[in-house]
Amino acid sequence: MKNPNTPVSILTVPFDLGASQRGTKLGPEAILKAGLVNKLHSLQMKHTIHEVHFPPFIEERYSSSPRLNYLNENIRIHSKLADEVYRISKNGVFPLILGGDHSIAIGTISGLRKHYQNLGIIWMDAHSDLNTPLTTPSGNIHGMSLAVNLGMGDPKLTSIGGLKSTIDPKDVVIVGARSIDHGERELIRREGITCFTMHDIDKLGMAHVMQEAIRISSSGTDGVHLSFDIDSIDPQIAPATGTPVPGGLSYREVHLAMEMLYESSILTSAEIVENNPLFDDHERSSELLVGLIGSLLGERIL
Ligand code: EXY
Ligand code: MN
Ligand code: MN
Ligand code: MN
Repeated sequence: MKNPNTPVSILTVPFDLGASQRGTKLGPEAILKAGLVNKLHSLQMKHTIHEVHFPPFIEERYSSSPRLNYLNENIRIHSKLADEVYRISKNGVFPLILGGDHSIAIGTISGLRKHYQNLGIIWMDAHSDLNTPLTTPSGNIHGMSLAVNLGMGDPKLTSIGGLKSTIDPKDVVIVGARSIDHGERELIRREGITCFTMHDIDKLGMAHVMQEAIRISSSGTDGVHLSFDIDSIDPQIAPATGTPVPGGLSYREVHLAMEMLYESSILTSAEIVENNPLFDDHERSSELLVGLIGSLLGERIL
């Protein structure tokens, strides 16, 4: 964050209808239970916690389509989240959003786009989430959320927040990818998105990759958002994910990324998504996430 005295507003978003696995709606509560509030106290950070509420969904009336699962439910959640994120950013407070599945990035980033003219994005994920209704293998909206934020996909999703401006693909950096679908690969090349795969991280080292991610996302932008998917981490140390892909970030690589983001002072918002306690090993993953949030907000070894 730009100023370490900035207050933090934690928004919990218990929503899991962007994915096929249920359970990420329990994610925010698990992170709070694993000690997030104590962590913020130990860092002496002013903070508030607020749940984004929605009228309960009636299961028999779920909107279904083979290409856009639960489209109407997604629209309702993301529209409400966009309003809340916009309000927080406008007030000079740092929004920290706890998901929920990765579809919620549609709401978060739509809200941020109302406040920032040119937003940069660091997208840490095993996947690139760049499918559209034409390329999706699953119909799951969490696999489309970055594409929606680039203005590609169903107009009912790309118009959330009511803005015409989209994110410039040149200001987006993906870090940690190792599962990219055919259509996503074409989109990355066509749009010139920077994507540091695990292969790049192995070759170049995490410090170099994060230096580049920080430079690219912050050049010519007036805000930078971190969208952090737990599945960027190796599933052996963070098992709480419904979409595990082997060969992910190590404990130190992911902490280093958070520490470098803090030192860079570029971040203006962050979200932590896809934590699914139904797949956790006791509270191991949630505890790791609390530690990572600590590093992101300024906790130091020495
Ligand atoms: N690419 C696959 C799909 O679109 O269905 C898998 C997407 C998983 C999305 C995860 C959360 O990052
Ligand atoms: Mn994701
Ligand atoms: Mn993912
Ligand atoms: Mn730029």
